[in-house]
Parts: sequence; structure tokens; C-alpha cells
Amino acid sequence: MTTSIYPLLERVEYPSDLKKLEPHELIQLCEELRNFIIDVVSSNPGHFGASLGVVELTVALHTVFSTPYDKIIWDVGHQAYGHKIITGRRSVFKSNRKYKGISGFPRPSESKFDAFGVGHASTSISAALGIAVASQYNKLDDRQVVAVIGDGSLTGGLAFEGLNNAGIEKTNLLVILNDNNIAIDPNVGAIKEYLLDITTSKAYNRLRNEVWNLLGAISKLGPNAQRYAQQVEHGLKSMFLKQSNLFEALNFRYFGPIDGHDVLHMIDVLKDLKDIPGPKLLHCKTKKGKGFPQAEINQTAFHSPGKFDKKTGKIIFSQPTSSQPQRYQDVFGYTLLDLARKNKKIVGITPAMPTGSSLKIMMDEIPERTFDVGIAEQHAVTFSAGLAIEGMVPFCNIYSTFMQRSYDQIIHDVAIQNLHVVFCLDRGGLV
Ligand SMILES: Cc1ncc(C[n+]2csc(CCOP(=O)(O)OP(=O)(O)O)c2C)c(N)n1
Repeated sequence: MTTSIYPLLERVEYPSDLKKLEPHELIQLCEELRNFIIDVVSSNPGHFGASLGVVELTVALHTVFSTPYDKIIWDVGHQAYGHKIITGRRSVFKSNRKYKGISGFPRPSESKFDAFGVGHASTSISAALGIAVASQYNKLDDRQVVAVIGDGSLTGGLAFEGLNNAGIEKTNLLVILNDNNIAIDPNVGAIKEYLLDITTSKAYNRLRNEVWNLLGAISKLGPNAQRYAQQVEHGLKSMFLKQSNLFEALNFRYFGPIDGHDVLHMIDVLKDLKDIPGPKLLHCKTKKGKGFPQAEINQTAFHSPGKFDKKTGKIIFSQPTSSQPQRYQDVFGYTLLDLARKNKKIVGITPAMPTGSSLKIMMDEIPERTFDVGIAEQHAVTFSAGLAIEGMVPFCNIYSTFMQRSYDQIIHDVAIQNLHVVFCLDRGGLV
């Protein structure tokens, strides 16, 4: 008789099966789910580190919420492999990203558990808000709607347009901030520093813990006491936190930061949050690549590593060999560096893709003339226009598919003003 290496995972076809598991089994399930992802993605390449980082979050969400009635919207969707595996697609997961196989991203046409089609960053909050408002209109008042967004995707303006709107809508939207302090390359910008500040601020966390404990203690006394506790908590937070917390200032109730790898604690917290009305944000700290040492250390390479040896972590064929032609992006990167050495007005701009676009080659040698502006293609183009109008020569490098975000900026801010911005598009193939 052979024993399975995934005894619990094989019992979980759908999220309803999670609800039958004991707490210690949920912990083991997370380990099996993680190993299953490592096993399959090492030989059938795809996104990797992001899914490992949200294993516990995925299990906690599907344990607490009643999907597909409740809606989980994954931002970008490159982290949703665990979600796919425990929502009926374990047996076909080996066909991930293959011809006639399943998609590497959530697709509503593929599964009713995929609440929204994704791929481009920063859409989750707007989409979730739309779903929440429509659900309210359709009298589905008990439906829970959750957006899961990474700290990288939060740098996109669209995410803030969503937060700004959600803060005045009376829906019970829950935004989960999956904060791992990295996008593909290290995350950039003031928001990143802000998130680090609130994670490490002792005074802030003491207040947060006191409020949270108070809420927990009183809520055990019954529904009226719980409502009272929520008012107290809200009052306290309004008083102390509104001016010091970005999300509170946007009318969100901010919870956390919590350990996004403690599945049982997350289940408790999510259960509590279910009963708290209005827009809420739960700040979870996670590690990208969690559980696979090489992916934890080299997070950029293991974002989407291609094939790798699951025992040694060695990436197979990640670099071109001498017999292979140089990669398009490297020709671009070295050529730009060459030009920039000769012309001091040249600057390089990338929206969060320094490694992917090889702008990193110039960044390493001339950091003062290269700008990673975050996942913000619209801003990248208009920022370039501003540089150009002052006589700089911006090389604005954007993957072709993400350039779609900036059409208006290309026309309105660059072309009509006849500004000298050099656009460099790559990944223009058939995907
Ligand atoms: C509009 C857009 N620009 C760029 C990308 C490429 N991209 C895919 S994932 C990613 C990083 C996302 O970072 P984060 O949201 O923090 O998630 P993590 O991978 O860290 O879990 C980027 C830049 C994209 N998907 N969409």
C-alpha cells in the first residue's frame, strides 16, 4: 500500500471540505498545499513566490468565508495558485498556463470561485467595491466581499481611486493588504516607508493591541456588548488614529498588522471582522516565497523562475547560455547604458519592472538617472513628459501589455505637446 504525501490536501476538493478539518489539520494542510505548489511549479513554470506567501491567507479566507457566494478578488492574480488548488482544480493544476490548460490567473469563465478576471495590477479594490455595491442593491446583504492586494499593487493609482470611493460607500468591503515589502523587485515609494513605519511603531501597536483586546474581551459577552465594543473601538480609533493612519483617514477601519503565516490566528481575526460593518482594511505581514528557502532569499528571481530543481532550488536555464542569442531586454539595457554614459540628459524610467526590462543595468551604474516609479504606468508616462519639457531625454520603458494603461498620457501629455520621450516597449509577443 502506498501512502499519499498529500493526505489532507486530497481530502479538500472544495472550500466546504476545509470546514471539516480540525485546527491542527489546517496547519498541516498549509504545509501540504505549499509542497504541492513547489512540486508542480518547479517542473511546469509559472509564478511562484507570491503563491507561497499567501498559502495561510488562502486557507484562512476559504475557511472563514462561504465562497463562491462570498467573493474574494485577488489583485493581479499571480498569487492565486493555492486558491485554484482548493477550489476544485487540484487535479488539473499540472496544466497551468499550458495550451488548453487552466489559466495562470483567476478567470470567472474557468470557475465560479474566480470572482473577477485579473492580470494587471491594482484593480481589486475597485472591482470588489463594484461587486459589494451591486450585492447590496440586489439585497444580498449577508454577502462578504474581500479584496486581497499586495503592497506593490497598492502603489498603483487605481488602488487609491478605489479606496477613496470605498471610504464613502456604506458597504462591508474588506481589503486585505498582503504586505511582503516587495513587488517583483523591492517595492518603492513613500507608501512602502509608511507601511514599515506603522508596522514597527511601538506606540501605535500598543494602542492597537489594547483596542483589539478590549474588543475581543467584550465581544464574548454577546451581541449587544459586541456592538458596544465596536463603538468604543471605533471611537478610540477615530480619536487617536484618524490623523495618524492613512487608511483610517480614508474612512477605513484599520486592523493589524498581523502575522500572515499564522493560519489559526488569521481565521479568528477574519471571523471577528465579518461582524464589523463598513469598509475595513486588514494589514497582514507575509514573506514572499515562504517555505522555500531559495525563494525567500532571492525573491526577485523566484517571482517567476522558470523550471527549477525543487531539492536544490537551482533555477534551470534562467540565464542565456553562450549559444543562445542575447535577450531583447538585455540588448536594450546595455544600449541604454551606453547612450546614457555619452549623454548626461538621458534618464531611464520603469514602472516597477527594473529587472524584467533590464533597466537595472543602467540603474546599477547610474542610479541618480534611473527611476522606478512603482506600478504606475500612467504616472511613468506623465512623469517622463515633465522631465522632457525641462530638456531631459527620458527613456520610458514599459511592457507592451501594461502600456495600455497609459494611452491617454501618451496622447495628451506627450504626443500633443510634441515632447521628446522615447518609449521602449518589450514583451510585444503573443501571450
Ligand atoms: C499594470 C501592471 N503593471 C505591472 C505588472 C507586473 N507585475 C506583476 S506582479 C507585480 C508585483 C506585484 O507586487 P505585489 O502586489 O506586492 O504582490 P507580490 O508579488 O509581492 O505578492 C508586478 C509589477 C502588472 N501585473 N500589472
